[in-house]
Amino acid sequence: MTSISRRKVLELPLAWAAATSLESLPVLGAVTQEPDRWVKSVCRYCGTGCGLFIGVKDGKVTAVKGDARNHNEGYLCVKGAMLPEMMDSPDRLLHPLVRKNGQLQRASWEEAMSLVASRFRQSIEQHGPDSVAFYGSGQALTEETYLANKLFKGGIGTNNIDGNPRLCMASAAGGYITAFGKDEPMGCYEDIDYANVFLLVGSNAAEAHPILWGRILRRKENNPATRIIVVDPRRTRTAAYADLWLDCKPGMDLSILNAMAQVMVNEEMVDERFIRTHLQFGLGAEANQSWEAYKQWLAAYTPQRAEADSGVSADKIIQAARWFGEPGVPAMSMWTMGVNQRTQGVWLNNLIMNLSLITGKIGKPGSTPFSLTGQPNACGGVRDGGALAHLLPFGRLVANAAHRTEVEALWKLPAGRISAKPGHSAVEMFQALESGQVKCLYVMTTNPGQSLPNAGRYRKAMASEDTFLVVAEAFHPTRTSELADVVLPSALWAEKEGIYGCSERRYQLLEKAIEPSGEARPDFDILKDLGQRLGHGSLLDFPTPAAAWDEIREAARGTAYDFTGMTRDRLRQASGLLWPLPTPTHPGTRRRYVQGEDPLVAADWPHRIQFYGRPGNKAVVWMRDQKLPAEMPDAEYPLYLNTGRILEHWHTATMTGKVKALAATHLEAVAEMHPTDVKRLGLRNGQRVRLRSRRGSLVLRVRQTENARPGSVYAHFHDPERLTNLLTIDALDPASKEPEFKIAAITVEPEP
Ligand SMILES: Nc1nc2c(c(=O)[nH]1)N[C@H]1C(S)=C(S)[C@@H](COP(=O)(O)OP(=O)(O)OC[C@H]3O[C@@H](n4cnc5c(=O)[nH]c(N)nc54)[C@H](O)[C@@H]3O)O[C@H]1N2
Ligand SMILES: Nc1nc2c(c(=O)[nH]1)N[C@H]1C(S)=C(S)[C@@H](COP(=O)(O)OP(=O)(O)OC[C@H]3O[C@@H](n4cnc5c(=O)[nH]c(N)nc54)[C@H](O)[C@@H]3O)O[C@H]1N2
Ligand code: SF4
Ligand SMILES: [Mo]
Repeated sequence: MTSISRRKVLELPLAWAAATSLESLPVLGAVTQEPDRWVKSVCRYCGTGCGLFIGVKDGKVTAVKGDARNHNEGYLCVKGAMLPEMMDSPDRLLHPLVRKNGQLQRASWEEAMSLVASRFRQSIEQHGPDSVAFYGSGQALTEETYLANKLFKGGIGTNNIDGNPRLCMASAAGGYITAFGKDEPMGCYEDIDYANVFLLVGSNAAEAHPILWGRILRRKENNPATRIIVVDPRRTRTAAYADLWLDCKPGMDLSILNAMAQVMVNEEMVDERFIRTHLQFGLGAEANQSWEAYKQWLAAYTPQRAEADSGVSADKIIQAARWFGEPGVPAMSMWTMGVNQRTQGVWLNNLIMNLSLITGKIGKPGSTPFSLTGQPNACGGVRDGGALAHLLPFGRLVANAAHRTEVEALWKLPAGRISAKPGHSAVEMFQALESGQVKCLYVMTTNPGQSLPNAGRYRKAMASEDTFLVVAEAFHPTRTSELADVVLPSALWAEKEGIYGCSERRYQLLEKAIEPSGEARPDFDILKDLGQRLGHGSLLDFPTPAAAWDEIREAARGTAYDFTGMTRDRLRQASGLLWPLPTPTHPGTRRRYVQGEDPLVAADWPHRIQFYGRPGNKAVVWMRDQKLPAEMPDAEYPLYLNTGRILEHWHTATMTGKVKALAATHLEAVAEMHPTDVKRLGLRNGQRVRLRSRRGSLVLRVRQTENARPGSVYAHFHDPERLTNLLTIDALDPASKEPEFKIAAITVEPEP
């Protein structure tokens, strides 16, 4: 890489430079060779969804540059800026592989696909449609996900289709649906430019959403009164820059959020009129409680109780409540996996949203609850495609007969074709593979052999001779493709076209820039081929992804996620469009549920806001008690294990690991430990230690750092050589079925 513009880096606002290390400075792009043409696209990585242009020369991607017209104003972080280098990696899979005599060997497409089709057909005939399954991704294009769902639910007749969003945003979806009746945030990125208070819970945005974090810092720079509050057990790069850091005990932040609500009630920061007009109160599964009952319930959560639970001083909790609750001051909450990947994930989502609801700080510029979406199309493909075990397109439910009928009509299927039985959610799908209920599994755009919790257990199930595993991948080997019976080479990012939806309901078109490498094919074409071979070709009879998009828009019509007016042509022109967007002339919606902005609010609705997703147009404040995590440290496993991300790498590093400069930066997983623990255990910095949990063990080097939490070890899960997920627990949130990746109990011993 020759020219990340040094001058541009130096022109950046000082606050950005102060807050982030040099590695995380936004850059404008990278050029290896001056391109012949620029193609409009979106970054392949995080849910920030930065717009960019792909530079092409001689059929190769030789450059990227940020799209100055898009929300990212031309900036990209290091990962986005270095995208070109992954395209040509020697590990790109250029032809199909089939396992013969225990070895994966080169095969033709015909041989590979006819094997996949015959194994699936056989299983369906002998054991029924529920003996096969599909495991997808919030990184697949919307059209691909839609096709997979249509094939499995509408064609094969099984609801065994789920994906990695279950490891990621499922708890946030559960939070939105229980509070508002509909999934997805109501705010937008522009709210950052108006907020005076940011409450980040379980989000390390400085590393996981760097360009949005840059926007937060710019807001603070322009408006020094801005306060940033961070709730995280670890002193992250985000926490390091906070005005107030609530360093909670792992898993004990429900008490903090309840105590903040109590302070807001006691100090009369709540908006009684808003509460009477727009809110209901709920306990358990029913929204049948009163405001008075809520206040009584809240009385148990004093700041002192929260201090006892969480270890965060009552003073800090009161301060956080006063900042967030101060009447008239715009306040925005943001949260990610420290909240969602918890056995109380949905409940935590409820408690965060409660703060915006009781203060009426919602639906106004700078005031909104706003979950940060992880994957580039988690806020799009999976919900629109309906590709989770309990879902049909656009929030429709498998368990709802009227919804099944609607989708059967749309797909021109005979009545009763779609099974009424929800399928297996992600982790349960791999348990069904283990027990033999599921015999054939198709994995696309995800790497579960590395990313599932308690991975040792599920790797065994995938490797078993009794299961048939198909992996569609752009690279080989990965920690999943190594276990497969068939590996299909997929076209990657710039090699195909389709839609991604990022955190703010912004949908963007990724244009095809170059031809697929080797014999690779777009997943869209591979799925069509599979459908045809299984006798469902007519269902997937779309000549192009654009044709599938037309049907997807039709499926959206009349739902709360309506973007019927988002034609391909408009998306080709625009730097993304925000739904709801029901007609071809509608400009898109920055703030949902808001009169005058959201076209789905009734024209004669007499109030500023209409929560039309819920009966009576009222959102729900839920009473949710603090519980303990599924596994707590004890005498045998005395330390917490916390896992997550770092700036330079993407998940299982199949992509970022192919970029030299990134591969050279922190790819090795290390055990980050506080000096007091290192000393107490008689260890030293850099020493090899064995981490052991009830599920597995792993050798890492110690990295001693003041930023670690005493009593807790942090390790990222990017390193394919050292699988952190051998240690993590597969306990699930009962409501969202999302695993508790963030909390497990381990022991650490010196490794000879
Ligand atoms: N660089 C980079 N960026 C990414 C990704 C990537 O792989 N690399 N992946 C994308 C995806 S898919 C996702 S889902 C997002 C995730 O984005 P984030 O959720 O921001 O990232 P994580 O590091 O998983 O976890 C966030 C924080 O949760 C904290 N945490 C752990 N336990 C608790 C707890 O009990 N309470 C609280 N309040 N916090 C806790 C951790 O200490 C950690 O700092 O990032 C997206 N962006
Ligand atoms: N311990 C721990 N584990 C975690 C988490 C955590 O915080 N801690 N976070 C969880 C979360 S939030 C997430 S989202 C998951 C992510 O986990 P995964 O989804 O398993 O991780 P990725 O590396 O993103 O896997 C995507 C795969 O798709 C391949 N690929 C890229 N483009 C294409 C394409 O166009 N077609 C096809 N067929 N393949 C393609 C890539 O090479 C890569 O191998 O990890 C989860 N696991
Ligand atoms: S912030 Fe996310 S979307 Fe933007 S360039 Fe970085 S990885 Fe890509
Ligand atoms: Mo994620």
